[in-house]
Amino acid sequence: MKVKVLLSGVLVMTGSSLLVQAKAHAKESTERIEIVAKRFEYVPQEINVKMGSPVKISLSAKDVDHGLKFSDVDLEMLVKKGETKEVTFTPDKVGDFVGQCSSFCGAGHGTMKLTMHVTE
Ligand SMILES: [Cu+2]
Repeated sequence: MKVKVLLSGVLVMTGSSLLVQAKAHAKESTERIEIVAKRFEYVPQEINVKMGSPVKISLSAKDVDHGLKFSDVDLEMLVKKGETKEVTFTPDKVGDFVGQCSSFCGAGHGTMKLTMHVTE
């Protein structure tokens, strides 16, 4: 009886550590896209992502505070001068979406755009 209990304990432990490993692996394989925001452009100006695949979006603000907001996609970021922020985002529809700077940064603020292409 005691042996049985011990054995099932080992099985449970092995099962959960396998699960943890699988999760860690999934995290590592998430694609990361780095975007630099500066007056008055994003580098790169276009990104390509796949519908249903999570991506880590990293946004850095070089010179002043900047933002990135999409009106048709649930993604908005605000970054302070000199800082970097990361969000994990999963595109849920196919198309080309235009994101704009959402933190006023000067004369060219209105022209600061980034296009996200979402494919199947
Ligand atoms: Cu701006």
